[in-house]
Amino acid sequence: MLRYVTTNPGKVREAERYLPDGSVERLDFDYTEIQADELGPIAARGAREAYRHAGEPVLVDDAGLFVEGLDGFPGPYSAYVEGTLGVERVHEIAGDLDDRRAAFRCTLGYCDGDSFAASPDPVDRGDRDAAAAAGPDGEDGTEGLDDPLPVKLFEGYVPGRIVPPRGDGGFGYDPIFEHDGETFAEMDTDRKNAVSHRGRALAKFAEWYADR
Ligand code: ITT
Ligand code: NA
Repeated sequence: MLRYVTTNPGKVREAERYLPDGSVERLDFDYTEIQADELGPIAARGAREAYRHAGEPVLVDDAGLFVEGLDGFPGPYSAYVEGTLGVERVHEIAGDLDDRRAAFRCTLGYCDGDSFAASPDPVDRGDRDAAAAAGPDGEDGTEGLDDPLPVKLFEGYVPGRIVPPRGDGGFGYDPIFEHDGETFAEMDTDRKNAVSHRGRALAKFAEWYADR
């Protein structure tokens, strides 16, 4: 059984559409999120920790909102900033900027304890695992640079811009993120999945997983 590891039910709702019925179950486990300026090392460390915890194949999902005019902030700190400032205040801060472009990014990390051949497809960025494995060494108290557990990463990205909140679907920053004239909170799950960072990463994962 594959475990989709997240404390966020909104992510699960979206992921379900990509993962074969009955082959995946949510695991509500809060893995350690190391401090890093990219999502890859966070997802790689998280996948290893979750695999060791679960003893079963795991998929972790690390995501964030990157605002251009704030040099990518809140990025990997998006969950912390949502919990402290809140989505409305992120919109207010971005509202003072000339450049309101932003992007959502999602990195999925898969670990099943086995090694697997690197995908020939460079688009899924699985080739970056070695770099991802090399996150900050040791200081977080978990395994260091030489952790042998292989992790495969899948990345998704969607451009948009920060707008005043609209819509009541989705979760998190969705009401203030507009893509193609609609906020993500105005889209239903299928429509958001068709264009979103998570949908793109999940599509890559599902394709690789089906014929691995
Ligand atoms: P897990 O780590 O347990 O999966 P989380 O909600 O803490 O759940 P992240 O660490 O990946 O997730 O933090 C991502 C932050 O970005 C968090 O504030 C989310 O609400 C937000 N976020 C992630 N994906 C999003 C999406 O598709 N739409 C809107 N906000 C999103
Ligand atoms: Na989290």
